[in-house]
Amino acid sequence: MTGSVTARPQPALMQGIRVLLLGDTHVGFDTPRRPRVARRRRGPDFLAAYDEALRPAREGRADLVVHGGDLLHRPGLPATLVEAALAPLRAVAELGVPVFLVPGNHERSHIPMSLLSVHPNLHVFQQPDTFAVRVRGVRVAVSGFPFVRRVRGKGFAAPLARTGWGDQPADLRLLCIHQAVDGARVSGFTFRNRADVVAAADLPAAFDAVLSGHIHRHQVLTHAPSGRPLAAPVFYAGSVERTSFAERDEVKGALHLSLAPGAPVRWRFRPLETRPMHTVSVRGGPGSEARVARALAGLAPDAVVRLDVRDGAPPPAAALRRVTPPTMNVALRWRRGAAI
Ligand SMILES: [Mn+2]
Repeated sequence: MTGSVTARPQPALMQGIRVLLLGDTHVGFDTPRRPRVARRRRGPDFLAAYDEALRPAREGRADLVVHGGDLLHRPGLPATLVEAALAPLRAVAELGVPVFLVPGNHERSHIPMSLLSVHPNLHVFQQPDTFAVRVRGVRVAVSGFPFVRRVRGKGFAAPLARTGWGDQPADLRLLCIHQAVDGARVSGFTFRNRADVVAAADLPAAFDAVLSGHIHRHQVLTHAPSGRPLAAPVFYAGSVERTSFAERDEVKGALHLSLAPGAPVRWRFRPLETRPMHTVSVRGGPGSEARVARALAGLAPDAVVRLDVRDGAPPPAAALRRVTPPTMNVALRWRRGAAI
């Protein structure tokens, strides 16, 4: 904590600091520059969810914000869209709240910053680094490194050492990454023992918490798959919106953590409203247009739908558009001759 002993507890330290973790905002998802067909796009959903995730920080309810990476859906986005992606973080930084951003795999481990987005309170881990900030009287050292593909063993130890985390005196230490860690789960799969997964045993005890993006399903890891406790808890806020149908049953949101030196980390997951997502199976061939229309009529008007067509051809694109409510997103999946 500190070198001094006080007769009464220090209120700021007792309260702890409030950290808001969000990530995988994937700005640029379904955002074509020149759309060939006029239909509802999902891009605005991602921007809206991202904006809502940050609202508590804009309202003064966070002392520090971490974006765990995949700010952008893909490299090479137009500069205006990159600006739009960075603007919400910059707005929080302008309020005096330190903001940290980890470049993820979707932006190829590098955020294309323009001079417009630069702000002294917006810290981007373009390379391994440690930033020392003081919030509510607490010295916080925030270390991190951009996404690396082969992160097991030396692949983790090397960038971690390059952050220089031990050079800063601190009351609290955070490690910000964009990586899978042994035991992280997505729908139907658990990451472990792979070259692109951080080994549980490699997590250093010097950190109070590891804050990460990359895994789109919200979760908190406190134990390795072996059952051994992790040296530091690993927090995944998950993505703010669903980037695939595999995520259709996941609740999306952001994580609010409370950290005080020498005390266990407390956290609360704040869910975000998302559009309903469904997969629907319909028989193709003659009459399929009416069957699709009936299936879609039974869903919420703003649903995001994957339509699996089996045993016959799907309706032609024009017919499909005719029966799709303009407020829905429908993705067609059809394999000729295959029952799905
Ligand atoms: Mn992602």
